[in-house]
Amino acid sequence: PELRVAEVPQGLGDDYYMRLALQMAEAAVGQTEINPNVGCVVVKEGRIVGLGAHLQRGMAHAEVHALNMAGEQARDATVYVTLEPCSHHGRTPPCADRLIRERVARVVVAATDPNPQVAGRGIARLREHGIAVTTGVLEHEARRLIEPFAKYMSTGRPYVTLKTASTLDGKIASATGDSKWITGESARAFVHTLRHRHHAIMAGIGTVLEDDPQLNTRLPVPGLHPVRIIVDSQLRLPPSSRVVQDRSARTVVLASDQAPAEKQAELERLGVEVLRCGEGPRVDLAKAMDALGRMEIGSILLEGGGRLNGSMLEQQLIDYIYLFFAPKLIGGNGPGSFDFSGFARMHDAIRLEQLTCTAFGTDFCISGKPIYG
Ligand code: AOF
Ligand code: ZN
Repeated sequence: PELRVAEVPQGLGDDYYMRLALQMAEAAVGQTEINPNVGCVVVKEGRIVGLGAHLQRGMAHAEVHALNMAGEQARDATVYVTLEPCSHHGRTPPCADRLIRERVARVVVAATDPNPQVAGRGIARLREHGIAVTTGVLEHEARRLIEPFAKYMSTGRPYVTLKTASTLDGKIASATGDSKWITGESARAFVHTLRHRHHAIMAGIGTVLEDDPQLNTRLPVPGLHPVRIIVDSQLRLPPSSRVVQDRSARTVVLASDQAPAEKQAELERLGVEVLRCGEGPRVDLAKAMDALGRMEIGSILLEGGGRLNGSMLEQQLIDYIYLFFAPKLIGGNGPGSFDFSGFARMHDAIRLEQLTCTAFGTDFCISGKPIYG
Protein backbone atom coordinates (compact mmCIF):
# COMPACT_ATOMS: atom_id res chain seq x y z
CA PRO A 1 0.00 0.00 0.00
CA GLU A 2 2.99 2.32 0.42
CA LEU A 3 3.97 1.97 -3.23
CA ARG A 4 1.62 3.15 -5.95
CA VAL A 5 2.37 1.60 -9.33
CA ALA A 6 1.44 4.16 -11.98
CA GLU A 7 1.15 3.74 -15.71
CA VAL A 8 3.82 5.31 -17.88
CA PRO A 9 2.68 8.93 -18.30
CA GLN A 10 1.64 9.99 -21.74
CA GLY A 11 4.48 11.65 -23.64
CA LEU A 12 4.11 14.74 -25.76
CA GLY A 13 3.20 13.65 -29.28
CA ASP A 14 0.35 13.99 -31.74
CA ASP A 15 -1.75 11.66 -29.60
CA TYR A 16 -1.29 13.94 -26.57
CA TYR A 17 -3.15 16.82 -28.21
CA MET A 18 -5.57 14.57 -30.06
CA ARG A 19 -6.62 13.01 -26.77
CA LEU A 20 -7.49 16.44 -25.44
CA ALA A 21 -9.53 17.14 -28.58
CA LEU A 22 -11.33 13.82 -28.12
CA GLN A 23 -12.10 14.59 -24.47
CA MET A 24 -13.75 17.87 -25.42
CA ALA A 25 -15.75 16.18 -28.17
CA GLU A 26 -16.83 13.41 -25.81
CA ALA A 27 -18.01 15.88 -23.16
CA ALA A 28 -20.58 17.27 -25.62
CA VAL A 29 -22.18 13.91 -26.50
CA GLY A 30 -25.95 14.31 -26.35
CA GLN A 31 -26.10 17.98 -27.30
CA THR A 32 -25.47 17.98 -31.07
CA GLU A 33 -28.59 16.12 -32.32
CA ILE A 34 -27.69 14.40 -35.62
CA ASN A 35 -24.36 16.22 -35.90
CA PRO A 36 -21.10 14.49 -34.95
CA ASN A 37 -19.17 15.30 -31.78
CA VAL A 38 -15.92 16.96 -32.77
CA GLY A 39 -13.06 18.53 -30.81
CA CYS A 40 -10.16 20.72 -31.92
CA VAL A 41 -6.87 21.93 -30.39
CA VAL A 42 -4.55 24.55 -31.93
CA VAL A 43 -0.87 24.38 -30.95
CA LYS A 44 1.70 27.07 -31.75
CA GLU A 45 5.38 26.83 -30.84
CA GLY A 46 4.78 24.38 -28.04
CA ARG A 47 1.75 26.08 -26.50
CA ILE A 48 -1.95 25.37 -26.74
CA VAL A 49 -3.42 28.59 -28.16
CA GLY A 50 -6.95 27.48 -29.04
CA LEU A 51 -9.50 24.89 -27.93
CA GLY A 52 -12.98 24.09 -29.10
CA ALA A 53 -15.75 21.57 -29.59
CA HIS A 54 -18.88 21.44 -31.72
CA LEU A 55 -21.58 22.22 -29.16
CA GLN A 56 -24.86 22.53 -31.00
CA ARG A 57 -26.26 21.73 -34.42
CA GLY A 58 -26.41 24.88 -36.55
CA MET A 59 -23.69 26.57 -34.49
CA ALA A 60 -19.94 26.84 -35.06
CA HIS A 61 -17.88 23.76 -35.78
CA ALA A 62 -15.06 22.78 -33.41
CA GLU A 63 -12.35 24.29 -35.65
CA VAL A 64 -14.09 27.67 -35.71
CA HIS A 65 -14.23 27.96 -31.91
CA ALA A 66 -10.58 26.90 -31.58
CA LEU A 67 -9.35 29.20 -34.38
CA ASN A 68 -11.31 32.14 -32.99
CA MET A 69 -9.56 31.63 -29.67
CA ALA A 70 -6.15 31.34 -31.34
CA GLY A 71 -6.65 34.55 -33.33
CA GLU A 72 -3.44 35.61 -35.11
CA GLN A 73 -1.54 32.77 -33.48
CA ALA A 74 -3.26 30.35 -35.85
CA ARG A 75 -0.75 31.26 -38.54
CA ASP A 76 1.79 28.41 -38.98
CA ALA A 77 0.16 26.51 -36.12
CA THR A 78 -0.62 22.79 -35.91
CA VAL A 79 -4.33 22.01 -35.65
CA TYR A 80 -5.61 18.76 -34.12
CA VAL A 81 -9.14 17.83 -35.05
CA THR A 82 -10.98 14.60 -34.29
CA LEU A 83 -12.96 14.67 -37.55
CA GLU A 84 -11.81 15.68 -41.00
CA PRO A 85 -12.54 19.41 -41.51
CA CYS A 86 -15.63 19.86 -43.65
CA SER A 87 -15.45 21.00 -47.28
CA HIS A 88 -19.13 21.74 -47.89
CA HIS A 89 -21.53 24.57 -47.16
CA GLY A 90 -23.96 23.15 -44.60
CA ARG A 91 -25.54 25.33 -41.95
CA THR A 92 -22.04 26.76 -41.53
CA PRO A 93 -19.27 27.48 -44.10
CA PRO A 94 -16.47 24.95 -44.82
CA CYS A 95 -13.84 24.56 -42.08
CA ALA A 96 -11.21 23.54 -44.65
CA ASP A 97 -11.47 27.01 -46.25
CA ARG A 98 -11.15 28.69 -42.89
CA LEU A 99 -7.98 26.69 -42.08
CA ILE A 100 -6.54 27.67 -45.47
CA ARG A 101 -7.33 31.35 -44.87
CA GLU A 102 -5.69 31.25 -41.44
CA ARG A 103 -2.57 29.77 -43.12
CA VAL A 104 -2.04 27.03 -40.57
CA ALA A 105 1.02 24.84 -41.22
CA ARG A 106 -0.28 21.39 -40.43
CA VAL A 107 -3.56 19.64 -39.67
CA VAL A 108 -3.73 16.35 -37.78
CA VAL A 109 -6.96 14.39 -38.28
CA ALA A 110 -8.23 11.37 -36.34
CA ALA A 111 -11.06 10.13 -38.60
CA THR A 112 -12.36 10.96 -42.07
CA ASP A 113 -15.91 12.31 -42.35
CA PRO A 114 -18.49 9.63 -43.27
CA ASN A 115 -20.74 12.38 -44.65
CA PRO A 116 -20.77 11.73 -48.43
CA GLN A 117 -20.68 15.51 -48.97
CA VAL A 118 -17.21 15.55 -47.35
CA ALA A 119 -15.67 12.02 -47.44
CA GLY A 120 -12.04 12.93 -47.98
CA ARG A 121 -12.61 16.20 -49.83
CA GLY A 122 -11.77 18.27 -46.75
CA ILE A 123 -8.36 16.62 -46.42
CA ALA A 124 -7.74 16.86 -50.19
CA ARG A 125 -8.55 20.57 -50.18
CA LEU A 126 -6.05 21.26 -47.36
CA ARG A 127 -3.30 19.36 -49.20
CA GLU A 128 -4.01 21.18 -52.45
CA HIS A 129 -3.24 24.39 -50.59
CA GLY A 130 0.09 23.15 -49.29
CA ILE A 131 -1.02 22.32 -45.75
CA ALA A 132 0.60 19.17 -44.36
CA VAL A 133 -2.06 16.69 -43.24
CA THR A 134 -1.52 13.66 -40.99
CA THR A 135 -4.44 11.25 -40.67
CA GLY A 136 -5.31 8.30 -38.46
CA VAL A 137 -4.08 9.60 -35.07
CA LEU A 138 -6.31 7.90 -32.43
CA GLU A 139 -8.59 6.93 -35.29
CA HIS A 140 -10.17 4.00 -33.44
CA GLU A 141 -11.30 6.21 -30.53
CA ALA A 142 -12.55 8.90 -32.90
CA ARG A 143 -14.57 6.40 -34.96
CA ARG A 144 -16.15 5.02 -31.83
CA LEU A 145 -17.19 8.51 -30.77
CA ILE A 146 -18.98 9.21 -34.06
CA GLU A 147 -20.54 5.76 -34.50
CA PRO A 148 -24.11 7.13 -34.18
CA PHE A 149 -23.33 9.80 -36.79
CA ALA A 150 -21.71 7.24 -39.12
CA LYS A 151 -24.75 4.98 -38.84
CA TYR A 152 -27.12 7.84 -39.52
CA MET A 153 -25.07 8.88 -42.56
CA SER A 154 -24.95 5.38 -44.05
CA THR A 155 -28.49 4.14 -43.25
CA GLY A 156 -30.60 7.23 -42.49
CA ARG A 157 -31.60 5.53 -39.23
CA PRO A 158 -30.96 6.50 -35.60
CA TYR A 159 -28.35 4.64 -33.54
CA VAL A 160 -30.16 2.54 -30.94
CA THR A 161 -28.70 1.86 -27.48
CA LEU A 162 -30.64 -0.56 -25.31
CA LYS A 163 -30.60 -0.38 -21.53
CA THR A 164 -32.12 -3.07 -19.39
CA ALA A 165 -31.84 -4.04 -15.71
CA SER A 166 -32.50 -7.53 -14.43
CA THR A 167 -31.86 -9.89 -11.57
CA LEU A 168 -29.02 -12.38 -12.01
CA ASP A 169 -31.63 -14.88 -13.23
CA GLY A 170 -32.56 -12.48 -16.03
CA LYS A 171 -35.91 -11.16 -14.75
CA ILE A 172 -36.98 -7.53 -15.18
CA ALA A 173 -39.88 -7.96 -12.72
CA SER A 174 -41.30 -10.51 -10.30
CA ALA A 175 -44.19 -12.77 -11.32
CA THR A 176 -46.60 -10.19 -9.84
CA GLY A 177 -45.00 -7.40 -11.88
CA ASP A 178 -43.01 -5.71 -9.12
CA SER A 179 -39.86 -4.09 -10.47
CA LYS A 180 -39.08 -1.22 -8.09
CA TRP A 181 -36.19 -1.37 -7.74
CA ILE A 182 -33.98 -4.00 -9.25
CA THR A 183 -30.73 -2.05 -9.30
CA GLY A 184 -29.44 0.43 -6.72
CA GLU A 185 -29.15 4.18 -6.79
CA SER A 186 -25.80 4.45 -8.52
CA ALA A 187 -26.87 2.35 -11.54
CA ARG A 188 -30.15 4.25 -11.76
CA ALA A 189 -28.36 7.59 -11.63
CA PHE A 190 -26.13 6.51 -14.53
CA VAL A 191 -29.25 5.80 -16.59
CA HIS A 192 -30.12 9.50 -16.34
CA THR A 193 -26.69 10.30 -17.75
CA LEU A 194 -27.46 7.92 -20.62
CA ARG A 195 -30.73 9.75 -21.22
CA HIS A 196 -28.86 13.06 -21.38
CA ARG A 197 -26.47 11.55 -23.91
CA HIS A 198 -29.19 10.41 -26.34
CA HIS A 199 -31.38 12.41 -28.68
CA ALA A 200 -34.48 10.35 -27.86
CA ILE A 201 -35.75 7.72 -25.43
CA MET A 202 -38.08 4.91 -26.48
CA ALA A 203 -40.48 2.79 -24.42
CA GLY A 204 -43.53 0.62 -25.07
CA ILE A 205 -47.10 1.51 -24.19
CA GLY A 206 -47.08 -1.38 -21.67
CA THR A 207 -44.47 0.42 -19.58
CA VAL A 208 -46.40 3.71 -19.80
CA LEU A 209 -49.70 2.11 -18.72
CA GLU A 210 -47.97 0.22 -15.90
CA ASP A 211 -45.69 2.90 -14.43
CA ASP A 212 -46.78 6.27 -15.88
CA PRO A 213 -43.11 7.27 -16.21
CA GLN A 214 -41.88 10.78 -17.09
CA LEU A 215 -39.06 9.47 -19.30
CA ASN A 216 -37.04 12.63 -18.75
CA THR A 217 -33.60 13.35 -17.35
CA ARG A 218 -33.21 13.90 -13.62
CA LEU A 219 -29.66 14.67 -12.54
CA PRO A 220 -28.04 16.80 -9.81
CA VAL A 221 -27.01 19.21 -12.61
CA PRO A 222 -29.14 20.42 -15.52
CA GLY A 223 -29.44 17.69 -18.16
CA LEU A 224 -31.09 17.54 -21.57
CA HIS A 225 -34.45 15.83 -21.86
CA PRO A 226 -34.59 13.39 -24.76
CA VAL A 227 -37.50 13.31 -27.22
CA ARG A 228 -39.93 10.70 -25.82
CA ILE A 229 -40.96 7.97 -28.26
CA ILE A 230 -43.78 5.62 -27.27
CA VAL A 231 -44.49 2.50 -29.30
CA ASP A 232 -48.28 2.28 -29.11
CA SER A 233 -49.81 0.37 -32.06
CA GLN A 234 -53.44 0.98 -31.11
CA LEU A 235 -53.02 4.46 -29.57
CA ARG A 236 -53.98 3.42 -26.07
CA LEU A 237 -51.90 6.25 -24.56
CA PRO A 238 -54.08 7.96 -21.90
CA PRO A 239 -54.29 11.76 -22.39
CA SER A 240 -53.79 12.05 -18.62
CA SER A 241 -50.41 10.29 -18.66
CA ARG A 242 -47.31 12.19 -17.62
CA VAL A 243 -45.59 11.91 -21.01
CA VAL A 244 -48.59 13.78 -22.48
CA GLN A 245 -49.22 16.24 -19.67
CA ASP A 246 -45.77 17.38 -18.65
CA ARG A 247 -44.23 19.44 -21.41
CA SER A 248 -40.60 18.84 -20.42
CA ALA A 249 -39.90 17.26 -23.83
CA ARG A 250 -41.49 16.41 -27.19
CA THR A 251 -43.54 13.21 -27.23
CA VAL A 252 -43.79 11.15 -30.41
CA VAL A 253 -46.14 8.15 -30.57
CA LEU A 254 -45.57 5.36 -33.09
CA ALA A 255 -48.86 3.74 -34.12
CA SER A 256 -50.06 1.28 -36.74
CA ASP A 257 -52.25 2.41 -39.62
CA GLN A 258 -55.13 0.56 -37.94
CA ALA A 259 -55.23 2.74 -34.81
CA PRO A 260 -58.37 4.91 -34.42
CA ALA A 261 -58.18 8.34 -36.12
CA GLU A 262 -60.14 10.03 -33.27
CA LYS A 263 -57.46 8.95 -30.82
CA GLN A 264 -54.77 10.49 -33.02
CA ALA A 265 -56.68 13.78 -33.24
CA GLU A 266 -57.15 13.86 -29.48
CA LEU A 267 -53.44 13.29 -28.78
CA GLU A 268 -52.40 15.82 -31.40
CA ARG A 269 -54.61 18.45 -29.77
CA LEU A 270 -52.52 17.86 -26.64
CA GLY A 271 -49.29 18.47 -28.56
CA VAL A 272 -48.29 14.83 -29.09
CA GLU A 273 -46.86 13.93 -32.51
CA VAL A 274 -48.27 10.72 -34.01
CA LEU A 275 -46.31 8.73 -36.62
CA ARG A 276 -48.10 5.95 -38.47
CA CYS A 277 -45.79 3.12 -39.41
CA GLY A 278 -47.11 -0.33 -40.24
CA GLU A 279 -50.18 -1.58 -42.09
CA GLY A 280 -50.72 -4.56 -39.79
CA PRO A 281 -52.05 -4.46 -36.23
CA ARG A 282 -48.57 -3.69 -34.90
CA VAL A 283 -45.96 -1.03 -35.52
CA ASP A 284 -43.41 -2.00 -38.17
CA LEU A 285 -40.27 -1.21 -36.17
CA ALA A 286 -37.90 -1.10 -39.15
CA LYS A 287 -40.19 1.39 -40.88
CA ALA A 288 -40.43 3.31 -37.63
CA MET A 289 -36.64 3.67 -37.55
CA ASP A 290 -36.74 5.05 -41.11
CA ALA A 291 -39.47 7.51 -40.12
CA LEU A 292 -37.56 8.64 -37.02
CA GLY A 293 -34.47 9.10 -39.18
CA ARG A 294 -36.47 11.33 -41.51
CA MET A 295 -37.47 13.36 -38.43
CA GLU A 296 -33.71 13.78 -37.85
CA ILE A 297 -33.55 11.77 -34.64
CA GLY A 298 -29.90 10.71 -34.42
CA SER A 299 -29.83 8.36 -31.44
CA ILE A 300 -32.30 6.50 -29.25
CA LEU A 301 -32.00 5.03 -25.75
CA LEU A 302 -34.35 2.04 -25.75
CA GLU A 303 -35.80 1.35 -22.30
CA GLY A 304 -38.45 -1.09 -23.41
CA GLY A 305 -40.14 -3.95 -21.68
CA GLY A 306 -39.21 -7.50 -22.68
CA ARG A 307 -41.48 -7.60 -25.72
CA LEU A 308 -40.27 -4.36 -27.31
CA ASN A 309 -36.64 -5.24 -26.52
CA GLY A 310 -37.13 -8.71 -27.99
CA SER A 311 -38.70 -7.41 -31.21
CA MET A 312 -36.01 -4.76 -31.65
CA LEU A 313 -33.27 -7.36 -31.12
CA GLU A 314 -34.89 -9.93 -33.39
CA GLN A 315 -35.09 -7.33 -36.15
CA GLN A 316 -31.42 -6.42 -35.64
CA LEU A 317 -32.28 -2.80 -34.85
CA ILE A 318 -30.12 -2.50 -31.71
CA ASP A 319 -26.58 -1.17 -32.05
CA TYR A 320 -25.32 -1.18 -28.45
CA ILE A 321 -26.50 -2.82 -25.23
CA TYR A 322 -26.13 -1.99 -21.53
CA LEU A 323 -27.23 -4.92 -19.37
CA PHE A 324 -27.40 -4.07 -15.67
CA PHE A 325 -27.46 -6.99 -13.25
CA ALA A 326 -28.43 -6.79 -9.59
CA PRO A 327 -27.05 -9.58 -7.37
CA LYS A 328 -30.53 -10.98 -6.73
CA LEU A 329 -32.52 -14.09 -7.70
CA ILE A 330 -36.29 -13.70 -7.97
CA GLY A 331 -37.39 -16.92 -9.75
CA GLY A 332 -40.99 -17.38 -10.83
CA ASN A 333 -42.25 -16.61 -14.28
CA GLY A 334 -41.82 -12.85 -14.40
CA PRO A 335 -40.75 -11.30 -17.71
CA GLY A 336 -37.16 -11.40 -18.99
CA SER A 337 -35.10 -8.71 -20.67
CA PHE A 338 -35.68 -10.05 -24.18
CA ASP A 339 -38.99 -11.68 -24.96
CA PHE A 340 -38.85 -13.14 -28.49
CA SER A 341 -39.14 -16.59 -30.01
CA GLY A 342 -35.38 -17.04 -29.73
CA PHE A 343 -32.97 -19.36 -31.49
CA ALA A 344 -33.11 -23.15 -31.43
CA ARG A 345 -29.36 -23.58 -31.26
CA MET A 346 -26.71 -21.94 -29.12
CA HIS A 347 -24.64 -21.64 -32.26
CA ASP A 348 -27.13 -19.08 -33.61
CA ALA A 349 -27.25 -16.91 -30.46
CA ILE A 350 -26.55 -13.19 -30.86
CA ARG A 351 -23.11 -12.46 -29.43
CA LEU A 352 -21.92 -9.30 -27.75
CA GLU A 353 -18.48 -8.02 -28.68
CA GLN A 354 -16.19 -5.26 -27.44
CA LEU A 355 -17.37 -5.98 -23.91
CA THR A 356 -17.01 -3.67 -20.93
CA CYS A 357 -17.89 -4.67 -17.36
CA THR A 358 -18.53 -1.85 -14.88
CA ALA A 359 -19.42 -2.04 -11.19
CA PHE A 360 -22.13 0.28 -9.80
CA GLY A 361 -22.09 -0.37 -6.05
CA THR A 362 -23.04 -4.06 -5.86
CA ASP A 363 -24.65 -4.03 -9.32
CA PHE A 364 -22.79 -4.84 -12.52
CA CYS A 365 -23.22 -3.56 -16.02
CA ILE A 366 -22.07 -5.55 -19.01
CA SER A 367 -22.10 -3.56 -22.19
CA GLY A 368 -21.16 -4.32 -25.76
CA LYS A 369 -22.17 -4.42 -29.39
CA PRO A 370 -24.51 -7.16 -30.59
CA ILE A 371 -23.19 -9.00 -33.64
CA TYR A 372 -25.93 -10.33 -35.88
CA GLY A 373 -25.02 -13.51 -37.77
C1 AOF B 1 -16.29 19.82 -39.01
N1 AOF B 1 -16.22 20.22 -37.71
O1 AOF B 1 -17.08 20.41 -35.69
C2 AOF B 1 -18.34 19.25 -37.29
C3 AOF B 1 -18.38 18.81 -38.64
O2 AOF B 1 -24.82 21.80 -41.00
P1 AOF B 1 -23.41 22.00 -40.58
O3 AOF B 1 -22.73 23.15 -41.25
O4 AOF B 1 -23.20 22.01 -39.08
O5 AOF B 1 -22.59 20.74 -41.12
C4 AOF B 1 -22.78 19.49 -40.54
C5 AOF B 1 -21.83 18.52 -41.18
O6 AOF B 1 -20.49 18.96 -40.99
C6 AOF B 1 -21.90 17.13 -40.58
O7 AOF B 1 -22.81 16.30 -41.27
C7 AOF B 1 -20.47 16.64 -40.73
O8 AOF B 1 -20.23 16.18 -42.05
C8 AOF B 1 -19.68 17.91 -40.52
N2 AOF B 1 -19.44 18.10 -39.09
N3 AOF B 1 -17.33 19.07 -39.44
O9 AOF B 1 -15.42 20.16 -39.81
C9 AOF B 1 -17.19 19.98 -36.85
N4 AOF B 1 -19.37 19.05 -36.42
ZN1 ZN C 1 -16.75 22.21 -40.43
